[in-house]
Amino acid sequence: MRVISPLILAILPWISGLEGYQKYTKPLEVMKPNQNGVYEYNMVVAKKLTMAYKNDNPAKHATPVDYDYKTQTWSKRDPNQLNPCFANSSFNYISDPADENRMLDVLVADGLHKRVITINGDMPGEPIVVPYMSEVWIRVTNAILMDSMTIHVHGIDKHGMWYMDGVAFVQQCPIQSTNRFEYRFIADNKGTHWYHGHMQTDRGDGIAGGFIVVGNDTSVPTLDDRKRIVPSREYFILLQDWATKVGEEAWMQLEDKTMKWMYGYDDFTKCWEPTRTSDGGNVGGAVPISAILLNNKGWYDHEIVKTQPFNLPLERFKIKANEDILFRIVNGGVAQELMLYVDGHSMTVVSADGDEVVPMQVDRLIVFPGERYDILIKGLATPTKKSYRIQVETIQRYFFDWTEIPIVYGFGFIEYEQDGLPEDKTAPNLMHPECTADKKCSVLNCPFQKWTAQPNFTCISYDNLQNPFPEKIEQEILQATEFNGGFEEHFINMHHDSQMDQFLFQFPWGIPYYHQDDMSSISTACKDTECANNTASDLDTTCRCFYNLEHKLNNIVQITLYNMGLGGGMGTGYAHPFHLHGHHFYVMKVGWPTYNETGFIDQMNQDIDCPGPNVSCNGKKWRKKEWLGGALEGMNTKNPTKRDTITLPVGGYITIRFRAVNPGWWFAHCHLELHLMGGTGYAYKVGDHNEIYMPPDNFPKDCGTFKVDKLPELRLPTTGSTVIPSIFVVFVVVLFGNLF
Ligand SMILES: [Cu+2]
Repeated sequence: MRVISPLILAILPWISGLEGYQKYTKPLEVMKPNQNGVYEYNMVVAKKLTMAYKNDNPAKHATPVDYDYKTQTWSKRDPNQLNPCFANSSFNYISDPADENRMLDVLVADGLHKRVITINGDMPGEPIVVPYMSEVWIRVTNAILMDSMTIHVHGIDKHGMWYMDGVAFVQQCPIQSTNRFEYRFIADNKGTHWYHGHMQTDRGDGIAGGFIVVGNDTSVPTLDDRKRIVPSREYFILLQDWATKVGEEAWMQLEDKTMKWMYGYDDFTKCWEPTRTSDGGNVGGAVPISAILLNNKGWYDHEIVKTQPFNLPLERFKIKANEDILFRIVNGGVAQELMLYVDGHSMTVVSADGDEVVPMQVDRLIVFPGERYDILIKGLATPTKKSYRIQVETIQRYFFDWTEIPIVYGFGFIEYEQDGLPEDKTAPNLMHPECTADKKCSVLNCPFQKWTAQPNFTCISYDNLQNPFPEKIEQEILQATEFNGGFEEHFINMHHDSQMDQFLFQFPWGIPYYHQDDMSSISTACKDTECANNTASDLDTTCRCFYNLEHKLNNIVQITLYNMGLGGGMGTGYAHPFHLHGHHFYVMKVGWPTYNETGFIDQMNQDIDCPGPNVSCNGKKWRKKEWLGGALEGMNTKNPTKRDTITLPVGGYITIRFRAVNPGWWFAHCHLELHLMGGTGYAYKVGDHNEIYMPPDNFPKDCGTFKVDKLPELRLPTTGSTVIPSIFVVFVVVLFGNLF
């Protein structure tokens, strides 16, 4: 991104929304601040129909549109109520400016007509790009008919301002339908982040968009001895595993245990089955994929996607020969880790969760929901075709009965701005022909170490990424042990699709900060004794409670998350993308299970004292007692990367460290949407109550319960003799009631 001086910023016109259907993606641009230097952004959150436009003034009809991949033309349906439903009129949006304007209102999503949640009519919302340490003011209006929602800006620590972090019920009351709420904070972390809903299923139904924080220096390192270059264009990519059902229905079918009808109770041709990755871990949960979306564009017909992606209205990024382009990639999806690569181009990973890493060239990249990676692509010197595909695919491998599952694909294209190049319209070979036994392809961030089903892939674990500025890391964090004082060590078992240790996290129904003396009025306390032997595999409500941890302010915190025992083994466990709010942490160590010849998880990592997959392993610690108190062997104390979202493998563990510098009530959870809803999360409090900054006096604090233990008295606001005893009212009502 070009460095834009404040002077130029001041005269840049207001960056208009990334609206609806556009053939080419707009490069990212820094927003313009208001006259006080504040980056203000209005978000109207409302439902909208995909594959339709409404801006046909003055008629204001919603006009459904359809796309014909055979002729690559759009058509609009006749909105006149008196004409037949399916009367089409084709139009060519490229030549007719009015139609082009109408198309700007069209969200493609999976190509079907479906009601989704949008931000200012967009899904995903427009990427917000602001300078580092600038003041951001996001004003949200909830215009959804019935549901409440919140906005969480993921990746920004919001130092001291925990109440601006957006987790419904932990940090704020949900924004009710028709209500407004404003977020105001400092953009205190550089890099690629994102905003999304943090109330139940609102993220998966559409509330998501990029949030990019840029420093003065917008250069990125290259493989050439880390020589820095400034990419001439930057693009944002939001990946989504777009579900066939809205989130609430998926959740209710999970609760009802009617998941096999996930494709619809009335579709007699399809029966849904849970799915697994090639190590035997579970993946996907109860979320059948309609399409893989790349910035809101995908297609529901998987055969057409695989054979004719170039004929579909998918995302296209312009590139020039030899041009350096930075792609800022977020997986904003709900259930699937997705693998991405760019046909014919090598990728250099330069950043993870917004923090720069030592550049690493990889052939394939897997991104879990919540994670971000920046990749640098260099335009070919002599491209031989007009467009090259960006291929995104699921890595699920088996159905629950171990039969092979078809891979689901999504595509975008980089398109050369150069005349005379032929468009390659042959069906792409999706089987990774360039990866061979002699020249294996490297895949960064597999959720397992051994990928037997893809023998020509080599997995690189994310802990191989290195911090490029080790001299800037606070050494005390890396070196601390219990002997230094101010050190805390925690172990958390994150297993099944719903459990943190023996508990299923339950959101409080009021804000804990305002109820420190009466937590029982807004939450269910966790009882160790009752739940110690909880072996429930799913939504057992007996151990559903407000699970929360406390960290002393400024302590160095080491957390080992493990995924073991019941619900953490072959065929029972999920690889969980763990996200910590409020702090970024160093990746100190990743422990993997061992795998058998088939590539299946064989034995859990032996570092944790868990006997095996058939027993409950909550409350376990290091097998080697001498590792306790911060003395874990094998930690990267040299150059660990700083992250806020990383993946915990099935049968393995991750050890992270951070200094608890950010007082407040925070949240940590699995970033798979149904896992978070199922209970894979915990709240955490940093600092004593009197060390936590108070929200503004007018902060809405009154969600919770209203109980009434007697018939209310009829009272008027004036003091004195106007209180009428309610018994008298009853008497009057009874008396006069009988007369009418
Ligand atoms: Cu999970």
